[in-house]
Amino acid sequence: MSPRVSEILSWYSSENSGVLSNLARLFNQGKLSGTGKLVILPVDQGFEHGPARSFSDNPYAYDPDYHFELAIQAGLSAYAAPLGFLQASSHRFAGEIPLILKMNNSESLWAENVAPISSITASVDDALKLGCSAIGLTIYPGSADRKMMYEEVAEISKEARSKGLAVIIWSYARGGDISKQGQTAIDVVAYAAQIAAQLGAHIIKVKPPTEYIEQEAAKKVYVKNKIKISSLKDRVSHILDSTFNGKRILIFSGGEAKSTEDILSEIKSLAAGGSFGSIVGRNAFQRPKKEAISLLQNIMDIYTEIDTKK
Ligand code: FBP
Repeated sequence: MSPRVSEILSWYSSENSGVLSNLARLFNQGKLSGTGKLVILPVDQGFEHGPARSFSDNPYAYDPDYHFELAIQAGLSAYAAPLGFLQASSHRFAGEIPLILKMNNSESLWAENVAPISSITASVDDALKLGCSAIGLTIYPGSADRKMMYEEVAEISKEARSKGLAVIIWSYARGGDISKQGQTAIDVVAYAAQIAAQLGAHIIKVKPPTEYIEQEAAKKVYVKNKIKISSLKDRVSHILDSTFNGKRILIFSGGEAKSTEDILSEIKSLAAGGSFGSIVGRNAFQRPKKEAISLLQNIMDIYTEIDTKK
């Protein structure tokens, strides 16, 4: 075990050895093995956004095998997907890459004004049967249905941890009074990250935050305490403060497809701010495979080169 991975695991010492082994598995896989950084491929967009929006740019991506191959060939830390994709292909790739079962999902067919909430679409036992290292759950802080979501997550997370699985929370604030711009506001993302940490997530995933501040009450404090938020690097460092002073594994999502230059420049700022890594879906599988592998390798190189903990 590298000293950095041991240090990270020491923050989770109240967990059983199953959870610790599974966190270690994620950190000891692929090109980033031992660095304390993670780059994960998430492919739940077929469920979340629909098949054509997700896969028609690179039709090979309709095939569940494709994503396993992409994640393995690129040397990533893990692959995350809903039950169907994992069930369809996991037996062909057993033991080749840590898996994360995305245990809840929502779709984009609902009206905009309906409170965002995901359905539980699989079980902890499914994750164990598939050989997963972790489960993934999305929460939508700010949604009118947040009470139900937090209670579900608390219950499922308790079961997963008791069975030795790590828990990853995708924390995306939306719904209620949160404006569209506010979904990625620095105060809102920091708050969403803190909620995921308080819910007991081992790994927290949020979107890269902007400089915008959504809540008036928060704005006063950011000004009074001169919290630095003008650069993405500063904002990442502030989100780390919000996830137990950096003692929780915090990673950032890739977002909609963008140019290679834009994504690499964003990753450089995330890495400089101290991010533990990225979870990059559309920017990976919507590109031709060769291009995607090269992009993912470049992303991992950035995380290795710009390591604020070296
Ligand atoms: P991307 O890199 O494609 O953004 O994937 C990250 C992710 O969290 C997916 O797991 C999820 O399907 C998607 O983003 C949700 O995006 P949005 O909330 O914008 O619909």
